[in-house]
This record gives sequence, C-alpha cells and structure tokens, in this order.
Amino acid sequence: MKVFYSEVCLKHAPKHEIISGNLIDYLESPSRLIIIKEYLNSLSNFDFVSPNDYGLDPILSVHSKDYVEYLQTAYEEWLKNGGNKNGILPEAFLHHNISSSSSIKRKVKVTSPFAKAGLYCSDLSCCITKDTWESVYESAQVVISATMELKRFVEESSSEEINHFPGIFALCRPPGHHANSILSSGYCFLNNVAISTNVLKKDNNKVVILDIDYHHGNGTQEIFYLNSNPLYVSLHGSPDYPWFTGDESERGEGEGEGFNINIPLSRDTDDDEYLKALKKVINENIIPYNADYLIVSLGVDTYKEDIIGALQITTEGYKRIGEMIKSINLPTLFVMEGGYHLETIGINVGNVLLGFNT
Ligand code: Q9C
Ligand code: ZN
Repeated sequence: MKVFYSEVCLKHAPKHEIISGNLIDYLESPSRLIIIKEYLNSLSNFDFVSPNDYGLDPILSVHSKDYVEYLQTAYEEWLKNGGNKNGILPEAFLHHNISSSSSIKRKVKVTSPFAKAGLYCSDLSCCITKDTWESVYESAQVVISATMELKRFVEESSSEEINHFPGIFALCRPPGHHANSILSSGYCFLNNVAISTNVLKKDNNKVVILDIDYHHGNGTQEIFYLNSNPLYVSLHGSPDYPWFTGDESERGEGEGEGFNINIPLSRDTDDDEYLKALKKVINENIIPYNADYLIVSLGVDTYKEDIIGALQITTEGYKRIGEMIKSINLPTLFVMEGGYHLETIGINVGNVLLGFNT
C-alpha cells in the first residue's frame, strides 16, 4: 500500500491549546505523524511516497481567496502589530448573534490582524505559527498527490485489478474535516478531503466521503451541503465538539437534500454497536449511491482511551472497521484526521489499513 507522506507536515507545532478551561500542550502534535509513520514502516507492506506540488488551484476550488491569503500572510502581520511570537490566537470572534438585539448592521472594516484572527477562526485550537502555512499547504499537497495516484491507477487498470487494489493512504497533518471554505477550527485549516473530492469531481466522478473520525466533520458537511455529489456520511460521538452540528436532521438542502447523513453515537458505543451502525449505512446508503471513489476521513480518536474522544473502540475493532470498509468495494483513499492517544495511534491506524487489506 502506498503511503503519501512529507516531513514538511511536521513543522506546524503550536505550543498550547485550551480544553475545558485548561491550558495544555497542543494535542495535534507532529509526534502523532511520526509514530504512525514508524509503526507502518515496521510492518513492511507500506511504501512511502513524497508528494508533488500541484499549486494553489485545487485548494482554491474549496477555499476563498481571501481566506487562503490570510493563512499565507497572517503570522507576519500579527507579529508586525505586536502579537505574540508563538502564534495567533483570537481574542474576539465574529459571532452570529453579535447584533441580534438591535438593528445595527456591521460596518466596521476588518483590517487589523487581531480582528482577522477571529474572523477566520472559530475556536482556540487553531493557533497559526510561523510554520503553519507551510504545513497546511503540504498537507493538502500530500492528499492531492495521493488522489492523483489513485485516479491514475483506476484509469489504467482493469476492473479485476481495481477489485484487489490495496487503497492509498494520505498520512498528513494538520487534519481538515472541521475547516470550511472560510474558517479554521478543531486543529484544521484546509479541508483536505474536500480538496481531494473536487479533484475527482473535475472528471465527473461520483464520490462518497465516509468520516469515521470521533468528531462530526462540520467543515466537510458545510462545504457540500447543497450538493448531491459527494455523499457525505459521518459517524461521530455526540454530544461533543464541535457542539453545534452533527444532528441527524441535517440532511443537506436543495439538490443536496438526502446526501448528507449524520449518525450521532452515544459516548458508550462499543465495537459491536459501532460496526452495526456502519454496516447499516453502508448497505442502505453508501452502496446504493453507486459512487466511483471512496474517501475515508480516518480518525482514531474513537479509541476507548483517547484523551478527547469518548467512544469505546478497541485496537481489534479497527481491524473489523477496515474489513467493513473494504466491503464497500470502491477505489479508496484514506486521509488522516484525528487521534490523540500516542501509545496506540500507530497500531490503530495500521489495523484499519490491514483490515482493509485482508
Ligand atoms: N473538550 C480533530 O479530531 N477541542 N479535531 C476539543 C474538547 C478541539 C478535534 C475540546 C478538538 C478538535 C481533527
Ligand atoms: Zn476528531
């Protein structure tokens, strides 16, 4: 199995974040990636490949130009205006209720880097450091490169070969599924899976996104909410971060109605219950959709001992999840999202990929 990977993804390393009011070490750390890489390396059935540079165009198919320019230039502006050199954290957010009790229309121009910090970000987990743009750009290039490789393989292979294809893994960070076209959140800056989807859609392919990260992929949902392609399916712990999205009643709108499927799971959900829910959505929604490609938002923060997740998935359970994903029988791209229990992150990711390939 090919694993796309780049050390440039390791550069982004904010010091801190705030969780439940506590200032803690940044959980979305470079070591996550290093541990997964070393574990897969020790298994020998994984070949590591460096990404190519596909430029900004695929990124701009998802994200607004002003947001991308902000990510590129924010840190320098912040520093010039006296912001802390460790990076950007917002001090005020543009809240949708900000003038709900009056008829004041927001006229203030957003020019200060301190205002922009809250305009383009929705929480305190997306500190922008001097290295952030380089890593988020590289993370997107890793996923685009993996997507191009998958596309090339499918276009050049017989259906028999495609049936036995081991899948491709984009081992990237920062993750992407909480970012929408104009907003960072939940450690995410660019929505890698959405960028990959648009690369495939350019050639009129139908895509399914299966999001098995512990958290609801609110960014991915939002980006495609009005679209019938891709079909977006998310299984996630609830109630939990991002707190305001992920309900079953969010089903898409207009042309997209029925093509957004949320499956909130209670905190005690174990392997058997999880697999039952996954099997149901595969049989009832994913297979009938008849897609050309499957993209998996792969988070292992569903692990029973994850620091921020609350589901009860075991290390063996990840093998069964991988096997079940294989039963969808589509050319598959796995894209790394969350997972914060460093002792098991390697084996848990490895088990999904090995389960897929048994
Ligand atoms: N009390 C991903 O897994 N903070 N993002 C959570 C919990 C942010 C998770 C606070 C969690 C973001 C990609
Ligand atoms: Zn997550």
